[in-house]
Formats: sequence, C-alpha cells, structure tokens
Amino acid sequence: MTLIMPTEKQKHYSTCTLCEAMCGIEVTTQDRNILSIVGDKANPFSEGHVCPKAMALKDLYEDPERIRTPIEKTAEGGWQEVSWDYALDKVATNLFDIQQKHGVESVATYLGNPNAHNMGSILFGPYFYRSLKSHNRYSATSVDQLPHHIVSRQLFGHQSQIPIPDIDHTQHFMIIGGNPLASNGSIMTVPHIKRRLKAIQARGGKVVVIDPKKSETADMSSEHHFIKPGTDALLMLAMIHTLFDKQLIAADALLGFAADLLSVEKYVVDYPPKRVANLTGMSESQIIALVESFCAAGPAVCYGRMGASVQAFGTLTQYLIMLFNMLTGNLDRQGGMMFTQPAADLLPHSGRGSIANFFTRVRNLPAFAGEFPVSALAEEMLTDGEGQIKAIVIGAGNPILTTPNGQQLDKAFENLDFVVAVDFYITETSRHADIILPPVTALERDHYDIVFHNFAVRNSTKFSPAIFPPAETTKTDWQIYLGLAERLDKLNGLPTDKYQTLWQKEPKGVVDDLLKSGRYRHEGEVLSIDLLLKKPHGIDLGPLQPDLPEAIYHNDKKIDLSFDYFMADLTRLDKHFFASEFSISEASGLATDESLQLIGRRHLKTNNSWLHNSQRMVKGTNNGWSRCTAQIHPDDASKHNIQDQQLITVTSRVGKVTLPAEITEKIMPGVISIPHGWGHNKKGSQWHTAEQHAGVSVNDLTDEMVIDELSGNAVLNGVPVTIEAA
Ligand SMILES: Nc1nc2c(c(=O)[nH]1)N[C@H]1C(S)=C(S)[C@@H](COP(=O)(O)OP(=O)(O)OC[C@H]3O[C@@H](n4cnc5c(=O)[nH]c(N)nc54)[C@H](O)[C@@H]3O)O[C@H]1N2
Ligand SMILES: Nc1nc2c(c(=O)[nH]1)N[C@H]1C(S)=C(S)[C@@H](COP(=O)(O)OP(=O)(O)OC[C@H]3O[C@@H](n4cnc5c(=O)[nH]c(N)nc54)[C@H](O)[C@@H]3O)O[C@H]1N2
Ligand code: SF4
Ligand SMILES: [Mo]
Repeated sequence: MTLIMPTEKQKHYSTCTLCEAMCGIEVTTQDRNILSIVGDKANPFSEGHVCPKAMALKDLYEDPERIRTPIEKTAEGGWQEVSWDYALDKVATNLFDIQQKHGVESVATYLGNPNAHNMGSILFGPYFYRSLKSHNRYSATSVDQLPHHIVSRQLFGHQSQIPIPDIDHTQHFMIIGGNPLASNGSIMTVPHIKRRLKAIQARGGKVVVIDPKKSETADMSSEHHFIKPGTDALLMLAMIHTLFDKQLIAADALLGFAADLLSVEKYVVDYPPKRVANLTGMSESQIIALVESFCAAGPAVCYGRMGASVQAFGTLTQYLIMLFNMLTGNLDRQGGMMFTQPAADLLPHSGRGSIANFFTRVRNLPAFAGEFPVSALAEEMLTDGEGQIKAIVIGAGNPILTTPNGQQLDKAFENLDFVVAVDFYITETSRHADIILPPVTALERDHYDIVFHNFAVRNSTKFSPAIFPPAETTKTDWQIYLGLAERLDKLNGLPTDKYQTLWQKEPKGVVDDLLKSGRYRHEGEVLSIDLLLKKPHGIDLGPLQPDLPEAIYHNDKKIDLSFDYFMADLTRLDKHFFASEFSISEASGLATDESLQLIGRRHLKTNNSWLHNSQRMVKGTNNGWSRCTAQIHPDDASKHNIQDQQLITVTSRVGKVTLPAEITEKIMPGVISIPHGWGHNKKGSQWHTAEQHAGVSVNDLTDEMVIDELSGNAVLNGVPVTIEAA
C-alpha cells in the first residue's frame, strides 16, 4: 500500500470573476482542493472586500454536476463522454456541412455574460466567429448595456469608451436604475461600494436614487424617488429643460470639444417638469429640486444603469444622461463622469462599433457592432427561408432563461439541426445541445481583466495566473475556440499558418504586448506579465484623470453630439407618451388600467441564471421558491385580494407564470418586481440543487416584440402584466 501524503497548504492571490467588481481574493489550497477563499487585504484596489459570492467559486470548482469532459447526446437522449479531438472534429465538421448545405448564415452564435470576465474568450473567441463568417451573431449585450455602447460610439467614437462615475471624489451621486448594493456595480467596477457610498455622505455629499423600488441602495441613500418604469427619458428631458430654464448650465469647459452643446435647448423646450409629472410619477417641484441640488453640489455625477437601459427608450435615456452630465460640466471632471486610462488598452485595437450596417432577415432589426438584437433570435430560427438559422453555438450563455419570451426560444431550439454549447453545466439552454464542450472554471485559467479594468473607478492592473496547473484532459475557453477556428479554416481550404503563432502566444501574450506598449511604468519599469507576476496583489495606478480630448476616438478629436440620430427618437417618445390613450396601449402591448408594470431585481447571492446549484447561494430561502417572488405594493395586493406568500398568476402578452406574492411597501404602487435567472424546472437540465429552488423564469413574461427601436435592445422593464390569485 502506498500512502499519498498531502502537500503543504498554499496561498494564492487571485481575482473573483463573478461580477464586475474585480475583488482580489486569497485562495488557500492543498493539492487540487480549495480550502478557503477570503478577501485579499493587500490588494490595493479592493482592500480585502469580497461579497458572499466569492465562496461560490469554490462551490463551482467542486460541484459534482459540473461537466469536466466533452459529452455528446446519444440517440436515446442520454449523454456519453467523448474525447476532445472527437468532439472538436465533429463540431467543426457538422458546422461546415450545415453551412455548405444551407449557406453561411445558417450557423448562429450567442455569447453570454461570463465571456466578458474571460480574457481567453474575448481575445481568441473572435477567431472562431470570424471563421464562421455568419452575420447571425447574438449576445447578452442586447438584453443589457447596448445603449451605453451606442451612445459612446456616437459621442466619443468608440463603443467601449464609456465614462465611469468618479465615485471617490464626487459630492453628489445620482443613480438611475442601478442597485449596486446588490449588483456590486455595473459599468462601474467598484469593490466596497457600500463603504464608498457612505464616504460620499460622510464628506457632506448626497447619494440620490431614482427607482420604482426602494432598493437596498435606496435604503442607504440620502434621497430616494419613485419613478414609473420606463419613463426615465421623460425625467431626463425635464431635468435638462430645468437646467436651461433656471440658468444652471455650466458647460464652458466642454464647449471646446462640443461646440453645439447648448443647442440641446431646442430639443427640450417642450418638456417642462410639469408636463412629465404625471407620466413619471414625480412632481414638478421634486424634479426641479433634484436638478437644483445636483447643480449646487460641486462635482456631481448622474449614472444610469440596467433599469434605465432595458426599457423602451433606454438608448435615448442613456444619451440624455450623458448630455446632463456634460451640460452641468461634469464630464471629464474629477468627481464627475471620467474615462479610465487602462494599463492594457484593447480599445485602439478593437472595432469602434458599426451601427445599423445590416439588418435581420425577418423583422429588419439593425445590427450593432456586428451583432443582432437577441429579441430576434427565435424568429430567425423559426421562419423558413434562405438564411434561416439551422445550428447554433452557445458560448457561456443561458438565453432560454435570460432573453425575452424564453418559452418561444425553448421551442425554437427544438427546430435546430445542430446545437453546441461551450459551458460546464447542462442548463435550460445547453440541454438542447448535441455536444457540450466544457471549459475549466475561473480559478483554473490565467486571468487579466481585459474589460473591467477599463470601467474601474481607479486605474489599476493585475494578472492572476491559474491557481491549478491545467490537467491533460481539460481545456479553457480560448483553446476550445481556437481549436474550432483552426479546424473550420482547414475545412474551408483557408491557410492556417497563423494558428501556430497563436497557440504559442496565448491570450496572456496579447495582454503582455498591450501592457508593454501602454502608458504606465511601475517604479521605472515597463509593465509586463512578468512584472505583474511579481505583484500578485496588483498595482494601483492612481485615481482617474481628465482625458479630453485624448479619450475621443473621432478623427477631429471632437465629441459628436449626433442630434439627428438620437433626437429623432423624440417623435416615437411623443407618440408613445403624449398621443391618445389608444396608441399608448398599442405601443406597449397590453397596458390597461388593470395592468401592472413588471420590473426585475438582483440579489447579492445570485449571478444571472447560474449560481443556483450552490447550496450556499440558495439556502435559507422560503418554501423551495427561493428568492423568486413577485413583489407588489399593499395597495395592489388589496385591490386584487391577494395575501402575502399567496400564489399568484402573472400574465403578459407572451405567457404566464405562477409564484408567491411578496407584499412590500418598498415597491411603487402599480409596479411588480420578479427577479430573472430562475425557472430551473425544465426537463433535461442537470443541476439538482437549483431544481429544488426552481422558481419561475420572468423571461417567460417579457416580450420579444417590444424593443427599444433605436438600438434593438430588449425591454425587460415596464412590461405590462396582469395578476390574479392562482
Ligand atoms: N428579465 C431580465 N432578464 C435579464 C436581466 C434582467 O435584469 N432582467 N439581465 C440581463 C443581463 S444584464 C445579462 S448580462 C443576461 C445574462 O444572460 P446570459 O449570459 O445568457 O446568462 P448567464 O446566466 O450569465 O449564463 C451564463 C452561462 O455561462 C456558463 N459559464 C459560466 N462561466 C463560464 C465560463 O467561464 N466559460 C463558459 N464557456 N461558460 C461559463 C454558466 O454555466 C451559464 O450557463 O441576462 C439578462 N436577462
Ligand atoms: N448579485 C448579483 N450581481 C450582479 C448580477 C447578478 O445577477 N447578481 N448581474 C451582473 C450583471 S450581468 C449586470 S448587467 C449588473 C447590473 O447591475 P445594476 O445595473 O445595478 O442592475 P440591478 O441590480 O438589476 O438594478 C436595476 C435597478 O433598476 C430598477 N429599475 C427597474 N426598472 C426601472 C426603470 O424603468 N427606471 C428606473 N429608474 N429604475 C428601474 C430596479 O428596481 C433595480 O433596482 O449586475 C451584475 N452583478
Ligand atoms: S463583489 Fe463581485 S468580484 Fe467581489 S467577491 Fe462579490 S462577486 Fe466577486
Ligand atoms: Mo449584464
């Protein structure tokens, strides 16, 4: 008998990749086991902060239901393990054959949120999509931040040049449709959000939250104002109107970059606060006071996120928020909205974002940056004809739970000839796959945050090498994508010489090049992966700095306010809000006096659809329903004769779901809130803990036919629904 002695415990310094906050973590391991994960106190950026989700990294790593080897569906519908070579060959050959038979457009891709946290997918995934040559590309962007990209593309010339709230220096932080206390911040990489918000208040500043729900963030804010879902564009128009009306414009410093800034006035004259008061649910005096206190604060920032983006006028709203910051002199000002100066800057090397240069086949929806709105995905699968989607590759996404009208999409998947999932779970979506290609989890791969360093509230840099050396039998996302790309190019008779270089370079080689050609030195040394390996806690590169005009990607180094593009949407807005009652209900589906407006919410222990197989993340929740409840106001409950915890049926144009009511004063009357990412009760998915806390999918209610027409972004907030006792 041989005794295998455990090796010494080891401490590793790494990064949590679950949300955008980039917290530094200290991971204690022994052999290939994780003993603990705690905050890395020596990390200069996150200073020891972690949230309860950090431990989910251990749960994911250990989860016996996580797939570790490629699997193929058998004729009987079961799964069998196959080798990587077999799986990659078969995927490439089938995709090639389908494209030969039905044309290049017949193969679609959908990329989910975790790709943004994965430098391998970001840097090497594109080789695969390009080798497919299909325009049928979709991602979670169009159920999320698409408006931000379009605004930045037009104004600053690059889709990813998005300014960030300078939270550590602001005196007034206005949050419209964000709940960073639950989400830990979005398009604002900010560990320790609570401490930072408290610091604003401690230095005499204010945190102001505008939200149809008195959220966790609203609970600790200086002021919270209810707003009716989907009316933020009206509020912003009235706020800008007030700036002109009360002569509060302070834009001198920006006129050199945007000479026509003051012409905004002519677009807002028709929207005095009085006119939007009823529609927004905010009084005239409330709106005027909001603006006056913002302008009196010194450095101030107005920040709009998810809640403000995934609504019928989300793009217009984000545009108006940017104009508001500019007109009050808060763009590129310390304590306002500022551009980060990342150490590894991908922007100069990546697409600036093409707008509406091609359109979907069925509904003629515009592409942005080479991607179609995901609201069009199901119809492109279901509608016969040339260009119909016959196969799809899903990379790190679960669109059946996360995109509008999930049930229709679920059915549409059954129509397909071939489905591939790059995922390590058998989810509601990947259960449709013919082959699943499972990458390793985050702690088993090298990590440099190539996206979120660009959205961080301080400039910083950190490289985290894989904690566990790769096993012979595992692959990371980039190895999967590169393997597929090389095979497809070979099948298409294209040269494949470049791949040899790429296999050797690896994504970290690309980051190394970016660091070396970047703007920073550390103690006189050029930044590089080698240098960062010696600094496992990361390096702080200081607070955000004014960066105009350098931050602008337009050739003339001027901000292009693109009035014609954005303000044209005011016609649709007027029709939607100010035309007769008839056209209001027509525009929003099924709105009647009886209907409630559906919105979403996040909880600290969720991550979209995929952390519910961790017992730690779902425990302590009610009656097997988990946290998936329908929050309604007591007035609406009594109107419909509904008791707390009673099961209710919620119905929209596209579907109905039944779940417990949670009666709370924290929600605005007339509004109902249901979180997304639940509904783990579909036959064939394999996460048994999640199944015990199944909940329902709110996206069985959201409507793929109602979109923000300017961007094609989904409308997940302000969906008209009716309720009744079940
Ligand atoms: N109603 C409503 N719907 C929403 C939202 C809302 O607020 N309300 N929010 C929207 C938003 S903001 C987003 S971003 C989307 C998210 O939507 P999606 O990206 O479609 O869904 P996720 O739940 O993030 O699914 C991620 C999948 O990737 C897998 N995965 C995790 N890590 C990795 C990895 O490293 N590699 C690979 N290959 N796979 C991995 C997981 O197992 C999981 O199956 O949901 C959107 N849907
Ligand atoms: N714990 C946890 N953290 C996460 C995620 C997660 O699933 N769980 N997901 C991550 C992802 S992918 C993203 S994109 C970010 C999103 O992060 P955030 O942008 O902070 O999004 P939410 O937490 O959903 O907060 C949105 C807020 O908007 C409000 N709202 C809804 N409709 C409207 C409206 O019409 N107008 C206004 N003004 N407000 C409205 C909601 O009530 C809610 O409080 O979070 C990330 N972090
Ligand atoms: S806040 Fe985000 S990055 Fe930090 S530990 Fe929690 S999930 Fe991870
Ligand atoms: Mo997101």
